[in-house]
Amino acid sequence: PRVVFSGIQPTGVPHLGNYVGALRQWVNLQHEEKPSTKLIYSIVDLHAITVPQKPEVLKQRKREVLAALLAIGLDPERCTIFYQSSVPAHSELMWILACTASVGYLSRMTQWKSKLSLDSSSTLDEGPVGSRLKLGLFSYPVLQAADILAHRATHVPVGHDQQQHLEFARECVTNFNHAYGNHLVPPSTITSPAQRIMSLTDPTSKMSKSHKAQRSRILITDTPEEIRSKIGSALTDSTPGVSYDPATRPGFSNLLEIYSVFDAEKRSPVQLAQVYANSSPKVLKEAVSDALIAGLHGIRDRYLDLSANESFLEMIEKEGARKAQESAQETMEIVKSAVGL
Ligand code: AQP
Repeated sequence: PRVVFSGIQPTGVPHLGNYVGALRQWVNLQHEEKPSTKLIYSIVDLHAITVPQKPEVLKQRKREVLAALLAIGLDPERCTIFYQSSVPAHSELMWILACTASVGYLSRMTQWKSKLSLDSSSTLDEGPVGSRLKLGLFSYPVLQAADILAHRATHVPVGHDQQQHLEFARECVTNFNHAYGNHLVPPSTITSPAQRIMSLTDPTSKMSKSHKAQRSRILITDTPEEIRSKIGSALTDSTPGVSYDPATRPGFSNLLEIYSVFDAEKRSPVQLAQVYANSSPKVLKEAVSDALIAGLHGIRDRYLDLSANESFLEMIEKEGARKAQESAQETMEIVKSAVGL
């Protein structure tokens, strides 16, 4: 049986990048996959705490992301939507996998290495500075592997930045199965052709929930006015005319890509660049805003309705936790028995 698993961190209301790069596919899979395919989507709160979070804010954001997932059209009847921490199997399996996972492999992960170099004075050695990098962050990919393997996911839709972590999950399967017998299922990828949406204020870095500048991202719950204003002030360049070239004109290229995703006529960024070749930035930005506002239409209203309906969200949480616990139970029984626990 096909099982699809994917996750999003509750680090804020999803933005356009999350939507285009991941969440839209989650919704589409509900129609594209056969009814027999299990679709499992997790709000990965345990991953979120690998960097400092304020407890009250985290609680709030979990709810926001849940409401946002429902608002974009995920159907709790068709898929399992749950908070990672409501299914203890994820942490439990992580520990078991950690006992056969290689530290060397983990330390070669590019995401870890980039965090390590950002924190340039730190080393893996314990010390007043080195200890700023936490074990949880280092072992993040093991938890991610546990997420996938607990549900025996066969397909994991992820972007290019996550390829390496998926490779690591397969490595975890190999290590575990080598030690204890063939019990875990290696996942394959669904690499979506998904674009990376870039920041509106710094188009050479990706749009991100945790970036300080509010204007760097469009939230899927923004009002039409907010969308117009943020797109209107997006950083471009001073070369006359519009053209598509991500390397030399990242600002314009990002706007053209956003436009293309939501264009009713499904034109490519290059085609759109031809149409607007002699237009001013203002004219292009107006057209991008129109397409985006139409494309996100309805999400905000549904989000506000859902957010006001606490008892409904609570019911969805409980039901999601129940279904996800049931889904992970079989694997945990097999794994624990294989290990002798
Ligand atoms: N800019 C982006 N363009 C395309 N896809 C993106 N994703 C994130 N940013 C972009 C995809 O969204 C999914 C959920 O992401 P996540 O919440 O698990 O973590 P992230 O990738 O770290 O996203 P953010 O928004 O940058 O969050 P913070 O700031 O908290 O780290 C993933 O599939 C991701 O690829």
